[in-house]
Amino acid sequence: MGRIDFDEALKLYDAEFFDLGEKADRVRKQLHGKKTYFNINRHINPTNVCKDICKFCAYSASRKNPNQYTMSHDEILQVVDEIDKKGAKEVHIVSAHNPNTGLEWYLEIFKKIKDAYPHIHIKALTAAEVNFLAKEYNKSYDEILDLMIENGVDSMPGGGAEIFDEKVRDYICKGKVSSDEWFEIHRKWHERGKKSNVTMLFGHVENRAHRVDHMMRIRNLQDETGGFNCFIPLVYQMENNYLNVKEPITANEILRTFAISRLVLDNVPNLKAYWVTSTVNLALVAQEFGANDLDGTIQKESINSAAGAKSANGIELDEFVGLIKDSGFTPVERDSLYNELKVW
Ligand code: V47
Repeated sequence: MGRIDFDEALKLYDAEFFDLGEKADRVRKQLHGKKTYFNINRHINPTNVCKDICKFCAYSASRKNPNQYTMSHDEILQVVDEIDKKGAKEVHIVSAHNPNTGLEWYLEIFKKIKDAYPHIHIKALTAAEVNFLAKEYNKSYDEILDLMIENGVDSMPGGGAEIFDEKVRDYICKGKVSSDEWFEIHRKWHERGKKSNVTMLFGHVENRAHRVDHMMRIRNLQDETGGFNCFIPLVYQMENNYLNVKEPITANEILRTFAISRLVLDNVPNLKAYWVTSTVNLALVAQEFGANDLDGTIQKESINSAAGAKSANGIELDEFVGLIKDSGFTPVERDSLYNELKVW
């Protein structure tokens, strides 16, 4: 089978449901067999004070969420200390775009974590935050990315990608990092020999063509840099935000999107079913529609749970591993760069 082009990818949305699933499953099996990867990680979202207004966001402090907070570095370090004792291998740190804290508040915490816990992988700062910090503090992307590396950031998460189509993007998150800027930042990160992820927020006002366009743009950069570890389709959560979406996306459409992304993104090794936004049950089914990664135990999460996801307190490791096994797959604990650590 040759490379799938835009029209073929769009057509796949009308394919027979289980045929499509099987096609994606075949690719998944070639790449990963029955292994499902996860890591023991903790999300930390240190502030919800945000300069930008994204219509889909329920996390940032606003009329719908008047409870502003900004964590101190000591509070963040205390969390890292707790999770280190519980065996976490990664902290995933993303925040809102807070204009009141100063650049040092954003960067110094990485150094403090790295100095005290050199074995913990720091996945931090989305391209949207890099863009915000560069503009706010009059720095180039190169300078911010170098500062991240100097201060101990190991890889970049895939947030802030949303939908790359400019019209949809303008409607859902006007003023935030543009699609071209998002790719420029990740390109520069990859050129430094570093890895990152890429997300897609779907199930709101976008259509199938926008999703396929999103995947094609990712595939193009990946052809050049090979720097993306993982694609993560994020299912839009409907509560407490300003995007007026009446009907949730169906499970059928979610699974089709997983399968098509597995087939289109032939150069991205991993497809993550982020159980936080897909629900655990659907993430388990997505394992048969191309997904080979279920993120991790998370322990605490604030961005998606603010919009209705049932992820505020993460999931217990034993339960997580049991669910993967019961669904017929092999749970493999990985590190943040997909080196295998333990078959559970
Ligand atoms: O960019 C915001 C999304 C993202 C909503 O790289 C929403 O491994 C659904 O990027 N409904 C942040 N989603 C989370 C993220 C992420 C998550 C897990 C793993 C990785 C990784 C990255 O959350 C934002 C935005 O697209 N988001 N609001 C909402 N209402």
